[in-house]
Amino acid sequence: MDIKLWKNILRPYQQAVNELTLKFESLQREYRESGRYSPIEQVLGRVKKISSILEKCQKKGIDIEQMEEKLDDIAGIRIICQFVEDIYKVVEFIENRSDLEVIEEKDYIKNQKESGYRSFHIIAKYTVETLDGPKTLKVEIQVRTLGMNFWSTIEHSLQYKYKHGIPEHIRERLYNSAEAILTLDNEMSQIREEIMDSQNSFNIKANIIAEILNSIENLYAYANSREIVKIQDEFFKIYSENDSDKLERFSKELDIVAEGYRAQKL
Ligand code: 0O2
Repeated sequence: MDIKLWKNILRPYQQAVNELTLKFESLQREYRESGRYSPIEQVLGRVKKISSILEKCQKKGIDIEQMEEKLDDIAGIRIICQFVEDIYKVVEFIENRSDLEVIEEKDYIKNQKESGYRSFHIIAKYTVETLDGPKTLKVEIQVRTLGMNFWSTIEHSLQYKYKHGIPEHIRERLYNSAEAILTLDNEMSQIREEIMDSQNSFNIKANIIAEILNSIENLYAYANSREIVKIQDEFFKIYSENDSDKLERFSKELDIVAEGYRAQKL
């Protein structure tokens, strides 16, 4: 297959990766902007490198002409979560999306691999619009915690280094660290509510401050500078008290003040 053909074949996969990454990131933003805890911590996407496609086809005895049909992970999305519980929430989302048709699920969290690998895999069909019309292709979505991602990234690079098998003493250490990650994930799950509460409070406060600053900026169009300096001083005073309720009240009062100025202007 010549390079030009490779580019044409991989282009829709890149489009799928770009679109899905953006969609999952938007979901994460929607959560945060509405002051709710997001089960999605980070979204990563990649199209498999040509060298890796060739390698996998060779390993599995797949004819290159059949790679789109036989390989599930030419387009790959990785969703990183903070807690194991979040993984199942994200899986549920994916199952209910109208733009993705789940065709296979592999739960390597409940059924950890021999290597120690843990992750939830989904193979789904996704349609992209191209110049030649709609094209439905397969996407592999891996959902895992920050800890699982740390472990598999390290282990993956060692797999690359030791092409003919990771030496036993390293494999043993890797397995032990996978067990340590399992303990870490379980420990974090135990204090999940506490962590979520604290992150929510942080997000809520950040949203209120953004609203206040936006309102003050808008006031420049209506109020005089002395008035604005007074409002800003008031804001800094309340901000230094570190009281979210007071900040919220101030934000509401500011809305009323802005409304008053706008009415005067009309
Ligand atoms: P890469 O470079 O990440 O793309 P398949 O390999 O998909 O044809 P299989 O083996 O049933 O068939 O799929 P599986 O087990 O679901 O694995 C698919 C992907 O999961 C792998 O893709 C890895 O990304 C990841 N994975 C699976 N097992 C392990 C493991 O033991 N360690 C690590 N670090 N990752 C794993 P590729 O193509 O192997 O690699």
